[in-house]
Amino acid sequence: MTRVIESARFDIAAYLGERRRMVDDRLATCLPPESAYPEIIHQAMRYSLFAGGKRIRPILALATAEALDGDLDRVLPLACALELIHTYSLIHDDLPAMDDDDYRRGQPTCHTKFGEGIAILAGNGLLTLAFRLLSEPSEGEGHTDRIRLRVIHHLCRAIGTSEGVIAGQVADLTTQGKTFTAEELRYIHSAKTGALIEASVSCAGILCDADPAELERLGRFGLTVGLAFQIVDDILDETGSPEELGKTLGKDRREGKATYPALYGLEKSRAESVRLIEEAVELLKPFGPPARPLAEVARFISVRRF
Ligand code: GRG
Repeated sequence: MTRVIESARFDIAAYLGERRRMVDDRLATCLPPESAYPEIIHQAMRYSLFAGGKRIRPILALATAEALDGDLDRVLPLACALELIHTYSLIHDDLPAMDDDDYRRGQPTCHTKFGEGIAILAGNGLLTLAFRLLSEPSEGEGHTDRIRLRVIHHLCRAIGTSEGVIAGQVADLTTQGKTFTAEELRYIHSAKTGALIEASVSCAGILCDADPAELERLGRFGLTVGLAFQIVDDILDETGSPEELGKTLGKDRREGKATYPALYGLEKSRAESVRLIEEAVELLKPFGPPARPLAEVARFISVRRF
């Protein structure tokens, strides 16, 4: 496996590109081919998965492995599972019953292309495949079953109904068009987006035998970066370019969503996202130079334009 060599200047674009290719190559082998019966479900799953996402969650998992001097090959199945789960959440988020979006990742959404029924099933299929991958006997070489169970358990909590992604999405849906407090907003963002980002870092930590103190730090790092990620997402919804982001913008404000810019304005939201990333990067200090890529990925999150 290629390792990114330490230098004063860190080429984040090259790093992200290299890691994205690594994840995409592995993902391509995880899914049944489009020709596998029943073809339409595999076409829909591949359509959404390979539409060109940034692969930030898998890349955070791989960078965490680097920070712990772990084996990237051993973390790749987790990295792929994270992207399968994330893509599932996007497909369902875009459905008419949720955010009702026509464009995602620069192309018509899954339900627009394949119909609602197939889109729901494609999401379900990706989620199921993620846990199949994590529990696949051949993927488990080098990890004890106990470690793999810990990872699966952590991930289930992170995407579940109490403080996980589903909880955040429920709060997001039920808050829409209503007034909301700073505490409710932080909860929605930390659960809807922060929890899966936290799990990306923490689960990689578990697989790489991080000790309890390291895991505690990595968990805080992940949650802090996750909150910042959603704040930047809110900001980009108001200021970004539809071409760069590949989706319809401005909907949050039109639909009365609970966002940072709606509560604090753009400037304060920007300042908060930068402050959170600095706080997160500070947490990596004890990991030393091997955590440089992880810190750089976090910094990328606060300046990203897509
Ligand atoms: C249990 C995972 C799960 C889902 C069910 C539908 C749903 C409940 C939750 C939706 C959560 C959601 C879509 C949160 C927004 C997260 C977010 C900021 C998405 C954009 O992520 P990027 O920028 O997108 O990483 P790309 O396309 O680059 O991957």
